[in-house]
Amino acid sequence: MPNIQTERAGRTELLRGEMERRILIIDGAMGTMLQRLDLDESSYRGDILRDHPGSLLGNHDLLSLTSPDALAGIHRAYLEAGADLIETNTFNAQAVSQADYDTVELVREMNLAAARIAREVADEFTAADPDRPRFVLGSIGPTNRTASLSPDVENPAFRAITFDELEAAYREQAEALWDGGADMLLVETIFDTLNAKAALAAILALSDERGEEIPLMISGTITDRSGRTLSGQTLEAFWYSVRHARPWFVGLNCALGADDLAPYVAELARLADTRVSCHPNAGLPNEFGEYDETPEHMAGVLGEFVDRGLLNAVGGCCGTTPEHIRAIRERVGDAPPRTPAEPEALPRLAGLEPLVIRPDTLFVNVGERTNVTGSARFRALIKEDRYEEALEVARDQVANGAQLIDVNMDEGLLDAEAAMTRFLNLIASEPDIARVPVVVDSSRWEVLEAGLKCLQGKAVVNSISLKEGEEVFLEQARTIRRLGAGMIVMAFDEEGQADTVERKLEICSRAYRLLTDEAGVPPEDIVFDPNVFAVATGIVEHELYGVAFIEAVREIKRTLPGALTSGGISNVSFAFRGNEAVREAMHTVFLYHAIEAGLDMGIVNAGRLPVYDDIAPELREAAEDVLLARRPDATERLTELASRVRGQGVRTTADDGAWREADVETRLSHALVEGIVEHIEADVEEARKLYESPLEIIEGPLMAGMSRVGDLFGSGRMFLPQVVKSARVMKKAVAYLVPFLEAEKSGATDKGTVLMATVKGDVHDIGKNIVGVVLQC
Ligand code: THG
Repeated sequence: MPNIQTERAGRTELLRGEMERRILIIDGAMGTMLQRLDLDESSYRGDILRDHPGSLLGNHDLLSLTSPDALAGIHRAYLEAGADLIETNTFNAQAVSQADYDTVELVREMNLAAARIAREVADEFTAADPDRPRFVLGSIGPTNRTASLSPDVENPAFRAITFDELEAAYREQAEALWDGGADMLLVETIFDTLNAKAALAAILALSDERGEEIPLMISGTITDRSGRTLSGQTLEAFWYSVRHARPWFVGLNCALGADDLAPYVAELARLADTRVSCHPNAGLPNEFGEYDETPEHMAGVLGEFVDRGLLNAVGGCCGTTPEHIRAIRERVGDAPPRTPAEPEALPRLAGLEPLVIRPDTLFVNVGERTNVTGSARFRALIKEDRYEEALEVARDQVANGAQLIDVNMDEGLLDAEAAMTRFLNLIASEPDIARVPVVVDSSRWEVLEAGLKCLQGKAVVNSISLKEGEEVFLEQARTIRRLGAGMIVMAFDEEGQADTVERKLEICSRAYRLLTDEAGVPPEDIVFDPNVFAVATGIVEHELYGVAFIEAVREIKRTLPGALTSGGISNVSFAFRGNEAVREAMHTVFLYHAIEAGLDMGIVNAGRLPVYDDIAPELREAAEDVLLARRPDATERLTELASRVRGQGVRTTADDGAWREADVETRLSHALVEGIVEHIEADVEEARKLYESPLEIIEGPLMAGMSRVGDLFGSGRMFLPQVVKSARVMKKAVAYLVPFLEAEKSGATDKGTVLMATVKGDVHDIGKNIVGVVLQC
């Protein structure tokens, strides 16, 4: 059937034209409509699953196979109400969710059937009114598991699902939706960007293999007043983390309802250099699980978004009906679609929060200490399996001003892949660390790839190079792009590491051409590292290493537009190991000149860089002579000076321990709100001396602290991962008190039982697990 491809290409072009011409109306909820039909177990089973063990009631995605007419009826009702884009009945139709029902082997069939049913009805309406073509959106939900949060209260590094498992499940679903005739794939209700990135990786791979552009709509969800995703990202960070997939639309759906989305839709409209969509719930469900927002109200609020020029597509999610869609359609009328923003091509990275490197950004600090070869302390902690303490190394770097952190686990006796995964998973539960983007540092490709698969933000790979030739280089670059990261490229090729300006430039220019022309990497995702080597080693050939780096930076910035530069600054002073005063002075002086030449970022010991003007003039001049190779006896002079200034390290930051001075109630509250576990047992012990019984401590200061956490969360000043951290501190405090409680009360007490339930196979399972973790704490 040679026409399938051309027919498909034609529909893709048609969609492209329509989205430029008008605001497209998305349909409303499928679930709400199915509930109206009041289907029974036999409708879900049909003939094919008559003998399936276990109940299938509520597995809506099966209905595409077992009750197709019911679905066609719902699609028709939405199209009649004025929808332009109808969603396939496939929100949970992937192997991860379907495992709950033992229907994994039907996944492909479900998606194929769902897409075909929607296709047929959409085509019917297009044929009747060719001036308003209708399209099929292949719905891809978030699954019932989360890749960024631990459901295990004892182990924050645990994950119930891996990136690879998610990617495989999404791949099967996306492929079947596309084969069944969907016009655009919709990755929706994203509460954890890492899940979404697995879906995007699957879709990008499919698109590459098929040689077809697969139109994409990406829709996130903001579930609480902090304005963040459930996994803790701000909206801006979320957008930078999925932007690599070049979606036709990015938007928001589900969640709080239209009213509360206003500021976020406006923010997305300001940021997004693509079209913006919005399909909210009909408000939050009431205590009976029903949605109260009327069609008129919703249409009014969404209509205002349209009047403000914020939207290109609009519709409904949970609780919306054809009446809602009809009201929205009428309110939107012929209003013009929004023109996408045209932001500058700047490097945009993200942890939980965004990091944009602007032309006026002087310099970006990358913390170097979370490196098993770069810090004896970090190495010892990792080797002794003291990961919780190793987190403090990362926390210190961020507290001392690191804007990214470089993580390296390359050590002979370590399983680097496992150590990288575990450490990055732990970081994900530490919002004050996970705030910043991660630089995944390894000389092994497997470790780099494993690291990227743990990070929901937009990270940086450190590093790739041409040392194994162009083919490997390009393949790695394509994979990094597919996984949504930037990349550090070392000046290293088949001949070895570049040590002269000419060689550095030759390699970086060649890499730039390959990446931008052949791998589709935007220049702002490329960071060149022209090799910082140690100077003052006593070997004459090394004398020009400082100058060569600085001059290479200058030339890269001049000739390779848009690309960034970086370097491992502390390498330069290896000859003075153990002499911190001299090393720190050298780093500052070296950076001063490299930044002046255009250096954008550097891997440094954050917080240990003295101010250029604060360095004693004699030391500064001696360091400068060495780094800029200004005189033949420079090394000799600096070495001589070094023996005199040994031990005068320049401390720049101190641990802010002021809160430790407060009274014990204040300390307990502070520890709970800030999620600091370090002193909690000592403080609880101190409280025990002041209070009559352990129960009073729990019901008094500890509950007071948690209640403050509750208030902060309720008012949007804390977000979920922070609350989970606070809950863990509470757990530790209570665990300490339990033996005293038990000693006081003879005999067992009835703790009571909490019963929690959600729909099988559905996204709400995740919320249930999080509530479970908090309650257990
Ligand atoms: N380019 C890129 N990545 C890199 C480097 C680079 N990653 C690793 C390294 N080089 C940058 N990181 C460090 C980290 C620590 C030190 C140097 C570079 C260092 N550490 C002390 C030492 O070895 O003397 C450790 C002292 C201690 O144990 O506390 O100097 O060039 N892309």
